[in-house]
Amino acid sequence: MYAVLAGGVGAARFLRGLTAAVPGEEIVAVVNVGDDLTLHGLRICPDLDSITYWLAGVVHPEQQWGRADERHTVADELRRFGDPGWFTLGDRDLATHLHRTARLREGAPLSVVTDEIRRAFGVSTRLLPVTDDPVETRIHTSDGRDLHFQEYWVRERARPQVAEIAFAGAADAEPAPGVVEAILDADVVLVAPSNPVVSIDPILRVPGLRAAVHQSPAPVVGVSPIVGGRVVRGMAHRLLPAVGAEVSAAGVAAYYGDLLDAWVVDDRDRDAVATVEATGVRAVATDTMMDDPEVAAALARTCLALAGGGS
Ligand code: FO1
Repeated sequence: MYAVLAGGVGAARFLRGLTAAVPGEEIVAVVNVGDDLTLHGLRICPDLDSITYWLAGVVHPEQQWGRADERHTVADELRRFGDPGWFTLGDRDLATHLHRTARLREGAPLSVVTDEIRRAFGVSTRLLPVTDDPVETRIHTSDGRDLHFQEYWVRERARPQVAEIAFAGAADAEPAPGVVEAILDADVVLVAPSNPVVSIDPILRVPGLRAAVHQSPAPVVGVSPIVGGRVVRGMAHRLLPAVGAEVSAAGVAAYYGDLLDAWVVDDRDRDAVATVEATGVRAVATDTMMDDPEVAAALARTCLALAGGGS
């Protein structure tokens, strides 16, 4: 069984590769919920939905979030009522939020609703929100604003200088049912090439998570989200400095510290292998650019081989 700590798009592409290497039924993704927001009274879970849509093969191919063959009839009509429209919700995507919100209102926990949704999309990989409790990633900007992650990333396009990143509610959150067990029972724990600061950290900040990863007998293998000193996608290069981490493949490995047993960097960061191995973490360089599903599958196999195969 394989447990994957996962954020959004980078994790979705990695998971698509992993499902080509091992059966989806053997994979549990522990997914960040810090990006989640309520808009128009609907609960929206971008990372859970991106992974669901990717694994179901229905994700919007260019955007890599939201649905393919999408229309925005409802979003257009909402502007009539003054909706600023900076967070685009397509018609098909809205069905997911309507269903999720109705189920949550009936008292179903997010983990139960998430399992219903992924099964409805025919996804065999188990998706677990890291917690059923509210955790919200807040970006405190240098000009004194306290922004929801989506306001910072989508509305402000990650332009504001970041003073601090906070995870509101994390200290009081509990791991969702099955999360700690999945990590303790895993043959391999994988850290997807997600944003270390706003995707992986909000997972590890849930009390008990970091301890579970350390306690697990499974080797922990991560994939660098930084290639050639740059992000593949997103804004990690803007956030890593705010937490004192270097924007490099070796810098992210150092940021994860003693969590890792092994680290996979892109071929372009071959020179980082020695640096990482000097810290006692095994490292390999390979092609990590997962535009091609075959590359994603090969990357997943490399991770499993590095973990010692994992049964
Ligand atoms: N990203 C954008 O850049 N613009 C959007 O309007 C937008 C809407 C959106 C709606 C649903 C959803 O699940 C994701 C959406 N995203 C949008 C992406 C989202 O901001 C990121 O994928 C994650 O939060 C970061 O991984």
